[in-house]
Amino acid sequence: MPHDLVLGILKNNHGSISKAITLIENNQFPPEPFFCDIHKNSFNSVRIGITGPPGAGKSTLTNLLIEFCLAKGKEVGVIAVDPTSPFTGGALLGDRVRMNKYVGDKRVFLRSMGNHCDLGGLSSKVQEIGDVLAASGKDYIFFETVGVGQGEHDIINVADISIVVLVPESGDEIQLMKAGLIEIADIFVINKSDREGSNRIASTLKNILHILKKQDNREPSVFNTIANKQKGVLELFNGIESYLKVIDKEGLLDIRRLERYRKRVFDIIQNSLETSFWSRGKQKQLIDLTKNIDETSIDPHKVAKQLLYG
Ligand SMILES: Nc1nc2c(ncn2[C@@H]2O[C@H](COP(=O)(O)OP(=O)(O)O)[C@@H](O)[C@H]2O)c(=O)[nH]1
Ligand SMILES: [Mg+2]
Repeated sequence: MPHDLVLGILKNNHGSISKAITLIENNQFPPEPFFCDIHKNSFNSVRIGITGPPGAGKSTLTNLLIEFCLAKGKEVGVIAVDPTSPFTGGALLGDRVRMNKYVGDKRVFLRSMGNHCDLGGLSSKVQEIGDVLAASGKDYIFFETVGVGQGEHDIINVADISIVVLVPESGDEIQLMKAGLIEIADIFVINKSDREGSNRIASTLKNILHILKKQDNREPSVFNTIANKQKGVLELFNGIESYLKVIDKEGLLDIRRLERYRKRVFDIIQNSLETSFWSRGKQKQLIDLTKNIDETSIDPHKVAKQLLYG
Protein backbone atom coordinates (compact mmCIF):
# COMPACT_ATOMS: atom_id res chain seq x y z
CA MET A 1 0.00 0.00 0.00
CA PRO A 2 1.66 3.25 -1.02
CA HIS A 3 2.43 5.89 1.55
CA ASP A 4 -0.26 8.60 2.07
CA LEU A 5 2.17 11.16 0.83
CA VAL A 6 2.58 9.23 -2.42
CA LEU A 7 -1.19 9.00 -2.89
CA GLY A 8 -1.47 12.76 -2.43
CA ILE A 9 1.27 13.40 -4.95
CA LEU A 10 -0.28 11.06 -7.50
CA LYS A 11 -3.55 12.96 -7.09
CA ASN A 12 -1.73 16.22 -7.79
CA ASN A 13 -2.36 17.50 -4.30
CA HIS A 14 -0.05 20.50 -4.07
CA GLY A 15 0.08 20.30 -0.28
CA SER A 16 1.51 16.79 -0.53
CA ILE A 17 3.99 17.86 -3.20
CA SER A 18 5.17 20.73 -0.99
CA LYS A 19 5.52 18.46 2.00
CA ALA A 20 7.59 15.93 0.06
CA ILE A 21 9.85 18.66 -1.30
CA THR A 22 10.45 20.07 2.17
CA LEU A 23 11.39 16.62 3.45
CA ILE A 24 13.81 16.10 0.58
CA GLU A 25 15.29 19.58 1.02
CA ASN A 26 15.94 18.95 4.69
CA ASN A 27 17.44 15.51 4.18
CA GLN A 28 14.52 13.95 6.04
CA PHE A 29 13.84 11.44 3.39
CA PRO A 30 10.48 9.71 3.49
CA PRO A 31 10.54 5.93 4.10
CA GLU A 32 12.23 3.78 1.47
CA PRO A 33 9.18 2.68 -0.62
CA PHE A 34 8.39 6.38 -1.19
CA PHE A 35 10.99 6.82 -3.93
CA CYS A 36 10.12 3.48 -5.43
CA ASP A 37 6.44 4.44 -5.78
CA ILE A 38 7.29 7.91 -7.02
CA HIS A 39 9.91 6.74 -9.47
CA LYS A 40 7.64 4.33 -11.32
CA ASN A 41 5.26 7.20 -12.01
CA SER A 42 7.86 9.71 -13.08
CA PHE A 43 8.54 9.01 -16.73
CA ASN A 44 6.07 11.19 -18.54
CA SER A 45 7.51 14.63 -18.19
CA VAL A 46 10.08 16.71 -19.96
CA ARG A 47 12.69 18.43 -17.81
CA ILE A 48 14.09 21.69 -19.00
CA GLY A 49 16.99 23.50 -17.34
CA ILE A 50 17.21 27.25 -17.60
CA THR A 51 20.46 28.73 -16.41
CA GLY A 52 22.31 32.00 -16.65
CA PRO A 53 23.67 34.88 -14.59
CA PRO A 54 21.55 36.51 -11.88
CA GLY A 55 19.16 39.09 -13.31
CA ALA A 56 19.44 37.79 -16.89
CA GLY A 57 15.66 37.37 -17.02
CA LYS A 58 15.36 33.63 -16.40
CA SER A 59 12.30 33.95 -14.17
CA THR A 60 10.62 36.41 -16.52
CA LEU A 61 11.19 33.99 -19.41
CA THR A 62 10.05 30.97 -17.41
CA ASN A 63 6.88 32.77 -16.50
CA LEU A 64 6.05 33.34 -20.15
CA LEU A 65 6.95 29.78 -21.07
CA ILE A 66 4.47 28.59 -18.40
CA GLU A 67 1.72 30.50 -20.21
CA PHE A 68 2.56 28.86 -23.53
CA CYS A 69 2.55 25.43 -21.89
CA LEU A 70 -0.85 26.10 -20.29
CA ALA A 71 -2.24 27.29 -23.60
CA LYS A 72 -1.37 23.87 -24.98
CA GLY A 73 -3.16 22.14 -22.12
CA LYS A 74 0.07 21.12 -20.40
CA GLU A 75 0.70 21.19 -16.67
CA VAL A 76 3.89 22.75 -15.37
CA GLY A 77 6.27 22.50 -12.43
CA VAL A 78 8.98 25.05 -11.75
CA ILE A 79 11.85 24.72 -9.32
CA ALA A 80 13.93 27.85 -8.98
CA VAL A 81 17.27 27.25 -7.33
CA ASP A 82 18.79 30.58 -6.49
CA PRO A 83 21.74 30.53 -4.13
CA THR A 84 22.01 34.30 -4.54
CA SER A 85 18.61 34.73 -2.96
CA PRO A 86 19.07 36.74 0.23
CA PHE A 87 16.19 34.96 1.94
CA THR A 88 16.93 31.53 3.30
CA GLY A 89 14.72 29.17 1.43
CA GLY A 90 12.64 32.02 0.12
CA ALA A 91 12.01 33.62 -3.19
CA LEU A 92 13.09 37.02 -4.41
CA LEU A 93 10.35 39.60 -4.21
CA GLY A 94 9.77 39.62 -7.97
CA ASP A 95 9.50 35.84 -7.95
CA ARG A 96 6.97 36.00 -5.10
CA VAL A 97 4.75 38.29 -7.13
CA ARG A 98 5.03 36.02 -10.15
CA MET A 99 4.32 32.94 -8.05
CA ASN A 100 1.23 34.42 -6.42
CA LYS A 101 -0.43 34.47 -9.79
CA TYR A 102 -0.77 30.70 -9.67
CA VAL A 103 -1.89 30.22 -6.09
CA GLY A 104 -4.75 27.72 -6.19
CA ASP A 105 -4.04 26.77 -9.80
CA LYS A 106 -3.60 23.00 -9.87
CA ARG A 107 -1.93 23.13 -13.28
CA VAL A 108 1.13 24.99 -12.04
CA PHE A 109 3.40 24.17 -9.12
CA LEU A 110 6.13 26.67 -8.33
CA ARG A 111 8.76 26.39 -5.68
CA SER A 112 11.93 28.18 -4.98
CA MET A 113 14.91 26.89 -3.07
CA GLY A 114 17.47 29.14 -1.46
CA ASN A 115 21.07 28.60 -0.54
CA HIS A 116 20.44 26.51 2.54
CA CYS A 117 20.96 23.35 0.57
CA ASP A 118 24.55 22.22 0.41
CA LEU A 119 25.64 22.52 -3.19
CA GLY A 120 27.14 19.05 -3.35
CA GLY A 121 23.89 17.26 -2.68
CA LEU A 122 21.78 19.79 -4.49
CA SER A 123 21.70 18.11 -7.85
CA SER A 124 20.48 14.79 -6.41
CA LYS A 125 17.84 16.58 -4.38
CA VAL A 126 16.65 18.46 -7.43
CA GLN A 127 16.42 15.15 -9.29
CA GLU A 128 14.23 13.64 -6.56
CA ILE A 129 12.07 16.76 -6.54
CA GLY A 130 11.78 16.49 -10.33
CA ASP A 131 10.48 12.93 -9.87
CA VAL A 132 7.89 14.13 -7.35
CA LEU A 133 6.63 16.77 -9.79
CA ALA A 134 6.60 14.28 -12.65
CA ALA A 135 4.60 11.81 -10.56
CA SER A 136 2.05 14.53 -9.85
CA GLY A 137 1.39 14.73 -13.59
CA LYS A 138 3.35 17.81 -14.59
CA ASP A 139 4.14 17.61 -18.31
CA TYR A 140 6.90 20.18 -18.32
CA ILE A 141 9.28 20.76 -15.44
CA PHE A 142 11.52 23.80 -15.50
CA PHE A 143 14.61 24.05 -13.33
CA GLU A 144 15.78 27.61 -13.06
CA THR A 145 19.33 27.75 -11.72
CA VAL A 146 21.78 30.58 -11.37
CA GLY A 147 24.79 29.90 -13.48
CA VAL A 148 27.74 30.86 -11.41
CA GLY A 149 30.76 28.83 -12.44
CA GLN A 150 30.19 25.17 -11.74
CA GLY A 151 26.46 25.68 -11.25
CA GLU A 152 25.90 25.81 -14.98
CA HIS A 153 27.35 22.39 -15.45
CA ASP A 154 25.24 20.85 -12.74
CA ILE A 155 22.05 21.47 -14.63
CA ILE A 156 23.04 18.94 -17.22
CA ASN A 157 22.58 16.29 -14.53
CA VAL A 158 18.97 17.14 -13.86
CA ALA A 159 17.45 18.21 -17.16
CA ASP A 160 16.67 16.66 -20.53
CA ILE A 161 17.68 19.86 -22.27
CA SER A 162 19.55 22.93 -21.11
CA ILE A 163 18.82 26.50 -22.06
CA VAL A 164 21.47 29.09 -21.31
CA VAL A 165 20.26 32.68 -20.94
CA LEU A 166 22.76 35.43 -21.62
CA VAL A 167 22.43 39.20 -21.89
CA PRO A 168 24.22 41.61 -24.26
CA GLU A 169 26.71 42.38 -21.48
CA SER A 170 27.61 38.72 -21.05
CA GLY A 171 31.01 39.28 -22.53
CA ASP A 172 33.25 38.50 -25.38
CA GLU A 173 34.10 35.38 -27.26
CA ILE A 174 36.77 34.20 -24.86
CA GLN A 175 34.54 34.46 -21.83
CA LEU A 176 31.80 32.47 -23.50
CA MET A 177 34.21 29.71 -24.36
CA LYS A 178 35.88 29.75 -20.96
CA ALA A 179 32.60 29.35 -19.20
CA GLY A 180 32.23 25.97 -20.89
CA LEU A 181 28.78 26.99 -22.02
CA ILE A 182 29.10 25.57 -25.45
CA GLU A 183 29.21 22.03 -24.14
CA ILE A 184 26.17 22.26 -21.97
CA ALA A 185 23.68 24.38 -23.89
CA ASP A 186 21.12 22.96 -26.28
CA ILE A 187 19.59 26.36 -26.84
CA PHE A 188 20.95 29.84 -26.21
CA VAL A 189 18.84 32.86 -25.41
CA ILE A 190 20.12 36.42 -25.62
CA ASN A 191 17.59 38.15 -23.41
CA LYS A 192 17.40 41.91 -22.90
CA SER A 193 17.79 42.25 -26.63
CA ASP A 194 16.42 45.75 -26.25
CA ARG A 195 19.93 46.65 -25.12
CA GLU A 196 22.88 47.61 -27.21
CA GLY A 197 25.14 44.82 -28.38
CA SER A 198 22.51 42.08 -28.56
CA ASN A 199 23.03 41.47 -32.26
CA ARG A 200 26.77 41.49 -31.85
CA ILE A 201 26.78 38.89 -29.08
CA ALA A 202 24.27 36.74 -31.01
CA SER A 203 26.42 36.69 -34.12
CA THR A 204 29.64 36.11 -32.16
CA LEU A 205 27.95 33.21 -30.44
CA LYS A 206 26.63 31.75 -33.69
CA ASN A 207 30.14 31.92 -35.17
CA ILE A 208 31.64 30.09 -32.22
CA LEU A 209 28.89 27.48 -32.28
CA HIS A 210 29.46 26.93 -35.97
CA ILE A 211 33.19 26.39 -35.52
CA LEU A 212 32.91 24.24 -32.42
CA LYS A 213 30.13 21.93 -33.49
CA LYS A 214 29.21 19.53 -30.75
CA GLN A 215 30.11 15.85 -30.95
CA ASP A 216 26.75 15.03 -32.43
CA ASN A 217 27.28 17.70 -35.07
CA ARG A 218 24.41 19.73 -33.74
CA GLU A 219 24.58 23.48 -33.60
CA PRO A 220 22.54 24.99 -30.76
CA SER A 221 19.99 27.61 -31.82
CA VAL A 222 20.31 31.17 -30.61
CA PHE A 223 17.15 33.15 -29.83
CA ASN A 224 16.95 36.88 -29.17
CA THR A 225 14.27 37.81 -26.65
CA ILE A 226 12.98 40.82 -24.75
CA ALA A 227 11.22 38.94 -21.97
CA ASN A 228 9.73 41.91 -20.13
CA LYS A 229 8.08 42.99 -23.40
CA GLN A 230 7.10 39.40 -24.25
CA LYS A 231 9.08 39.53 -27.47
CA GLY A 232 10.64 36.48 -29.05
CA VAL A 233 9.45 34.08 -26.35
CA LEU A 234 6.86 32.25 -28.46
CA GLU A 235 9.63 31.59 -30.99
CA LEU A 236 11.74 30.25 -28.14
CA PHE A 237 8.90 28.01 -26.94
CA ASN A 238 8.39 26.63 -30.45
CA GLY A 239 12.15 26.16 -30.73
CA ILE A 240 12.17 24.14 -27.50
CA GLU A 241 9.30 21.94 -28.66
CA SER A 242 10.79 21.21 -32.04
CA TYR A 243 14.22 20.52 -30.55
CA LEU A 244 12.62 18.05 -28.14
CA LYS A 245 10.88 16.30 -31.01
CA VAL A 246 14.12 15.96 -32.96
CA ILE A 247 16.18 14.54 -30.09
CA ASP A 248 13.34 12.21 -29.16
CA LYS A 249 13.11 10.87 -32.68
CA GLU A 250 16.86 10.41 -32.95
CA GLY A 251 17.06 8.56 -29.64
CA LEU A 252 19.25 11.22 -28.04
CA LEU A 253 16.68 11.94 -25.35
CA ASP A 254 16.79 8.30 -24.23
CA ILE A 255 20.57 8.31 -24.22
CA ARG A 256 20.61 11.40 -22.03
CA ARG A 257 18.06 9.98 -19.63
CA LEU A 258 20.04 6.79 -19.33
CA GLU A 259 23.24 8.73 -18.61
CA ARG A 260 21.43 10.79 -16.04
CA TYR A 261 20.09 7.68 -14.39
CA ARG A 262 23.56 6.16 -14.16
CA LYS A 263 24.93 9.38 -12.72
CA ARG A 264 22.22 9.27 -10.06
CA VAL A 265 23.18 5.77 -9.01
CA PHE A 266 26.80 6.89 -8.94
CA ASP A 267 25.93 9.89 -6.72
CA ILE A 268 23.80 7.84 -4.35
CA ILE A 269 26.67 5.40 -3.84
CA GLN A 270 29.18 8.20 -3.40
CA ASN A 271 27.00 9.93 -0.81
CA SER A 272 26.26 6.73 1.00
CA LEU A 273 29.94 5.73 1.18
CA GLU A 274 30.94 9.15 2.42
CA THR A 275 28.20 9.27 5.03
CA SER A 276 29.04 5.83 6.37
CA PHE A 277 32.75 6.59 6.36
CA TRP A 278 32.53 9.81 8.35
CA SER A 279 31.29 8.31 11.59
CA ARG A 280 31.74 10.31 14.79
CA GLY A 281 34.80 8.21 15.52
CA LYS A 282 36.43 9.09 12.20
CA GLN A 283 35.64 12.75 12.62
CA LYS A 284 37.22 12.68 16.06
CA GLN A 285 40.22 10.81 14.71
CA LEU A 286 40.75 13.54 12.13
CA ILE A 287 40.65 16.20 14.84
CA ASP A 288 43.05 14.16 17.00
CA LEU A 289 45.47 13.70 14.11
CA THR A 290 45.47 17.41 13.34
CA LYS A 291 45.43 18.99 16.76
CA ASN A 292 47.38 22.08 15.88
CA ILE A 293 48.86 23.90 12.93
CA ASP A 294 52.27 22.22 13.37
CA GLU A 295 50.71 18.89 12.52
CA THR A 296 49.64 20.13 9.14
CA SER A 297 53.27 19.78 8.10
CA ILE A 298 52.46 16.06 7.73
CA ASP A 299 51.49 15.14 4.20
CA PRO A 300 47.63 15.09 4.06
CA HIS A 301 47.79 11.89 2.00
CA LYS A 302 49.37 10.18 4.97
CA VAL A 303 46.60 11.33 7.31
CA ALA A 304 43.95 10.26 4.79
CA LYS A 305 45.57 6.82 4.50
CA GLN A 306 45.57 6.42 8.24
CA LEU A 307 41.88 7.30 8.38
CA LEU A 308 41.07 5.00 5.51
CA TYR A 309 43.12 1.96 6.40
CA GLY A 310 43.92 2.48 10.10
N1 LIG B 1 15.48 45.65 -20.25
C1 LIG B 1 15.06 44.42 -20.04
N2 LIG B 1 14.77 44.00 -18.78
C2 LIG B 1 14.33 42.73 -18.60
C3 LIG B 1 14.16 41.84 -19.69
N3 LIG B 1 13.73 40.65 -19.21
C4 LIG B 1 13.64 40.79 -17.86
N4 LIG B 1 13.99 42.05 -17.49
C5 LIG B 1 14.07 42.57 -16.12
O1 LIG B 1 15.27 42.12 -15.51
C6 LIG B 1 15.09 41.95 -14.10
C7 LIG B 1 15.54 40.56 -13.66
O2 LIG B 1 14.66 39.59 -14.24
P1 LIG B 1 14.46 38.14 -13.62
O3 LIG B 1 13.56 37.41 -14.54
O4 LIG B 1 14.09 38.22 -12.20
O5 LIG B 1 15.97 37.56 -13.74
P2 LIG B 1 16.60 36.19 -13.17
O6 LIG B 1 17.43 36.56 -11.99
O7 LIG B 1 17.48 35.69 -14.28
O8 LIG B 1 15.50 35.27 -12.87
C8 LIG B 1 13.60 42.22 -13.82
O9 LIG B 1 13.49 43.52 -13.35
C9 LIG B 1 12.97 42.07 -15.20
O10 LIG B 1 11.80 42.85 -15.34
C10 LIG B 1 14.45 42.32 -21.02
O11 LIG B 1 14.34 41.61 -22.01
N5 LIG B 1 14.88 43.61 -21.12
MG1 LIG C 1 15.04 34.23 -11.06
